[in-house]
Amino acid sequence: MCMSFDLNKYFIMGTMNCERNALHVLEEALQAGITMFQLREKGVNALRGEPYAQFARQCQSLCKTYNVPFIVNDDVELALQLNADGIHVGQDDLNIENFRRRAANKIIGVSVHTLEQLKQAVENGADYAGIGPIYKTTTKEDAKPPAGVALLKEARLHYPHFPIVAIGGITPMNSSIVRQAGANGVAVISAISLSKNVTATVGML
Ligand code: 3NM
Repeated sequence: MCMSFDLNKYFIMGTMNCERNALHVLEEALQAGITMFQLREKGVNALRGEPYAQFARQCQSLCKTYNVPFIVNDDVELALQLNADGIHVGQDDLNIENFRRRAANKIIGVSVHTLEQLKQAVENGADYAGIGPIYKTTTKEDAKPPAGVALLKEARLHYPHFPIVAIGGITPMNSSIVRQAGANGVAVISAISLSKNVTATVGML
């Protein structure tokens, strides 16, 4: 069993997603009430090596202060090394059972883009699924075409109790629509990382 978690307002971020100090952005978001945080340090401008590990530790320490789960994207070794609260993996990454053996009590999230992939994630023992992209996103370069809320509704119909978080192009303008469609919460990058007023944005999500 993993620790309890709340997908309601799930902020995902790496330094390349921010136009100002990423730790300041994270702290404002934590103060404003995000319920989960995922470090996703990816792409050509991503930190690597010790600067990456140091940034990860700083994010983790802030999350601890606010009692918010700290999740690491893809990097199992770092997640285990830091004793992060969980890991989030994509379809291409290592299988879930393998993770579970190494991280029995950690939160394991999986990105899914179809109902079939959701079925697989549930059967493999994921703790939650990120379903997306719901709307068009410019943040993830290789994002699939938008699935719309229809996929969320279908997911909820087939899995009435499984924790799902909607991702991709979510903003304060459409967050209530995805919740109504059945998502337990919203996962966002740019809506918060590029916000001119993080406190207000998190409040409205
Ligand atoms: N995963 P924004 S969409 C990281 O569909 C990620 O699995 C997606 O960024 C998926 O909130 C996405 O700025 C990008 O649209 C989300």
